[in-house]
Amino acid sequence: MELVRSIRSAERTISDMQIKGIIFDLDGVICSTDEFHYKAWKKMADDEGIYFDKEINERLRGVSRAESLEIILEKASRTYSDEEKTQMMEKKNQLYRDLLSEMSERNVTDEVRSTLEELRAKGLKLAIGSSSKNTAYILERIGLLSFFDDVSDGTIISRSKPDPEVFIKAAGMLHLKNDECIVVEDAKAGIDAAVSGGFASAGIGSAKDYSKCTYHLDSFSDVLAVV
Ligand code: B16
Ligand code: MG
Repeated sequence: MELVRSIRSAERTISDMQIKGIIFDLDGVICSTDEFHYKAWKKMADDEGIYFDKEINERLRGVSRAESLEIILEKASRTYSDEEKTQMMEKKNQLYRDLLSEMSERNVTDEVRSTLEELRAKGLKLAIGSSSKNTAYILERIGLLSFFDDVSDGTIISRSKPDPEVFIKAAGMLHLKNDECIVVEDAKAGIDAAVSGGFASAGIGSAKDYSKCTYHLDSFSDVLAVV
């Protein structure tokens, strides 16, 4: 009997686990701030005469500001000092925050809002797991600062995605085990982080067709079908 039970347990796949919580990435999942990241980096790169396009931008999804700059600088024709890099990051962040300041509740689609409400009504715990240090400001702008049970973000982590730290901290805040949570992500780096942390994952947008996702979402409301 014990043997049968342990074999059955070993046969369980991650998608069979009982899901009690959902950890949402922010930029590119809850709202389209990924577009603002692109615009701000593009302006910074153009002003410096550094080639930057949407394909390179894909590699910035989910990774920290400092790591994003290093990726952009791969195309630079000279090296930059640490002080110059700090100034470039500050310039990009100011451009980015100027765009964020124009945001309001209108920047969350009805689909996202109603799906979040339905998930809450189902009794699921909901958290944010974002690499961004601007997370609280964005949530405030879009009127969701007090909606989520917990927020794990770039201000409390030392390693950004694809390291699973931000999601492990989110699960801990929700008092759930990693395999009781699904991570919803638009970044391959975020899906890699979910996989290495032992989370189920749902890819959307740029990560939708990524082979490592547990689930592939065409649309945000599809998350209702996997919990
Ligand atoms: P910040 P997410 C990430 O947010 C973005 O995808 C990534 O492009 C950005 O570099 C990172 O946040 C840091 O953002 O400069 O605002 O601290 O997708 O994990 O919600
Ligand atoms: Mg994202």
